[in-house]
Amino acid sequence: MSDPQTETDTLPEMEDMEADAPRVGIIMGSKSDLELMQKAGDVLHDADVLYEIRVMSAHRDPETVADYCKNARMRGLRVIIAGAGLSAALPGVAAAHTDLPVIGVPLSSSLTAAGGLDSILSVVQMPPGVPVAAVGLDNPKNAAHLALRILGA
Ligand code: RP5
Repeated sequence: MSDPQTETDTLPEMEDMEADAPRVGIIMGSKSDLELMQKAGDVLHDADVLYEIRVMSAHRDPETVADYCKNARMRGLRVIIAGAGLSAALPGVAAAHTDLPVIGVPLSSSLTAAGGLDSILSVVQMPPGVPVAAVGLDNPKNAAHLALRILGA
């Protein structure tokens, strides 16, 4: 068990350092996802929760995704929302590189199979021990509402 005195000494300092840091990171696999995924940002903005939004593909920029997720907690992020379509690996890859809660948003796209079932299954069917919470197809607003509940905001 951690020493309460040590926590009392260090935590306020860290909280000051992180005061202006985004709490939620919104990431997505393509610029083509941005217009829809911005709706998650709009919900967070309305709730006065700081967020950042970035495009990074698990398949096209795997090292960027790994670096972003490995550094997320240290940078002050507390939840990651990850949207992707087709073979939607991004939420799962994010969860593989961070212990923060990851909320996956399956997205449909022009090339989607079975009306988006491809991305739904890719997001949901994670192996035990590497959890991804999933919201409905093309529903980033619910990802933001879930993030607010996780944050207690
Ligand atoms: C996924 O493939 C993206 O998340 C996007 O939903 C889909 C299509 O990407 P683009 O070909 O439009 O870049 O990786």
